[in-house]
Amino acid sequence: MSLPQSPRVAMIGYGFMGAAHSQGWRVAPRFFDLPAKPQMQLLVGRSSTGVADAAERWGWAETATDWREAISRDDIDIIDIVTPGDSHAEIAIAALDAGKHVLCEKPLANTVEEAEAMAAAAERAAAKGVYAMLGHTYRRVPAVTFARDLIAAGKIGDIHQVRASYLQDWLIDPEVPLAWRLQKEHAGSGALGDIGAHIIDLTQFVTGLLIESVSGTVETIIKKRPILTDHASGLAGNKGGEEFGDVTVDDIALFTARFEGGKLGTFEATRFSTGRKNALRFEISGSKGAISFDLEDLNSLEYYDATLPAEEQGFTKILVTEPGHPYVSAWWPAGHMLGYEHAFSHQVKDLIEAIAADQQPTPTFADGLKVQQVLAAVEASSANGSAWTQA
Ligand code: SOE
Repeated sequence: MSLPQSPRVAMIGYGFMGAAHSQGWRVAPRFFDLPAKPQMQLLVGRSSTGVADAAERWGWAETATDWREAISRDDIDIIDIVTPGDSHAEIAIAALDAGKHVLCEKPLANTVEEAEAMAAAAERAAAKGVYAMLGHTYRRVPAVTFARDLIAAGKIGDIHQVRASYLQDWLIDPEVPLAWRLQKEHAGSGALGDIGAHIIDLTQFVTGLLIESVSGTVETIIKKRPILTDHASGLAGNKGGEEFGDVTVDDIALFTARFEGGKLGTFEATRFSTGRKNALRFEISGSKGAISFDLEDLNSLEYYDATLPAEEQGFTKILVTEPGHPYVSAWWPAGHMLGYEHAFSHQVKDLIEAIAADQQPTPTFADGLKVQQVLAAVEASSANGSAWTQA
């Protein structure tokens, strides 16, 4: 199936991720020479006033209040799903079956069963030239892509060990209300699926190794929170009322993983890391060197070359802003930093280029299913006294 010169995009949802994706759709065709120029055609949300305000602010041409409208329209080519996880499967499968390309936010789904159905729908669609991509956007931070390239080029030798953490602290205040991210029926899980999914995906992406089994523990620190009285803006909404409801997801998830080839990794996903706002970190240690990344310092990568004379060894901070670094040449001169939002433009660029070339974009829904299996294995392990569990 070919992609029109001006493919029309419909985005379902307009919360925090909706704003980030809008930025990607708006900016990517201006900075990158894309084979097709996506049009921000239709924004969908349940509140007619809320969606109208969002469309006006971010530059969507039309609005609708039912996602089925986007799927039934012949002039819509791409569906971008930025809703909570409980609606991903239904929307994505309907869109793919209707011949629409799909970009879906992570985690792919709330359960392994849903993720399996989505991966199967994506495979059916790909056979007809209709493609699905999962929004693990951090793969497209230039320093992360560069880390993958260095590891693939053998710069750190054989991988010995992986360590990764994703640290946030937005839940340490007990007054933070019971938003959808804290409800299992909407979010699937807590820190585990929301941010743990990122470090699972990223460590598999940069090392090229899949996780085979895990031993983990998940914990909820604050078990009741005020029920939300306003709409959810930002991460959790602004105000809670007098009444309290149960938090049904984890606040902290810790696990050890065994990758292919028996390599060990340690993982920590938490919304209770006081003082850490959005610190996604990984460090990969190998026989010839090591690589270390921190999202709170996202323009750089630390590289340790263990083949140098001992006196010259030490972690070197590489500023990943050279035109030769991934994605960077489209932006500013060397040393002029990029931020969180640029990865969303890179995501759009890669999606449009892949579809236009009739190629499968990555990460695939099958990659998302693998992440989902790891998430489920961590929960099962935790429920079973941290027993090692196949992922
Ligand atoms: C909230 O924890 C969140 O917005 C995640 O849902 C995103 O995936 C991550 O990019 C930033 O933190």
